[in-house]
This record gives sequence, C-alpha cells and structure tokens, in this order.
Amino acid sequence: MPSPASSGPETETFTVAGMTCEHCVHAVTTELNRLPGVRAVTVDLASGRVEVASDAPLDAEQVRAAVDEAGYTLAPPAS
Ligand code: 9UX
Repeated sequence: MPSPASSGPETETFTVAGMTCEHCVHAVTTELNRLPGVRAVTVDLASGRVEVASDAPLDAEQVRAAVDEAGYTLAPPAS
C-alpha cells in the first residue's frame, strides 16, 4: 500500500454561501468529490460549513471552481 511520506489525510473547512436545501448540498458535495485526492465531503446546510477530507492539501482555486460549478459561492476564509 503505497503512501507518500510527506502527505497524510487533510481536513479543510470552507464556507459556502447560497445553499438552501438538500439538493444544493448534494450539488456541492458532488462537485467537490470530483477534485483529485478528495476522500470525503461533509456539508452542514444550516451553517454553510463544508468539510473536505483529502489526501493532500487542496488547491483553493480548484475548490472555488468546484463550488462555482455547482452554482454557489465560496466565502472567504474566516481566519
Ligand atoms: Mo432548489 Mo437548493 O432550487 O438550491 S436546489 S433550493
């Protein structure tokens, strides 16, 4: 089972604006799951918080593009 020495599972949290129903959640989840290395996507509809677990750090522009593709807006990082 090959595993890169330097990178382990990463979890990053984003905020997505505009999601108002479970279909929105599904759209965002589906698009983010298409990104390379993504293992799991968890969306909290009420808060708009999106957790993405991946094999390596995500490229912010890819995340933005995926959220955009789904029809929503990635909020600026809170910190
Ligand atoms: Mo329905 Mo969720 O249009 O956007 S998918 S509210």
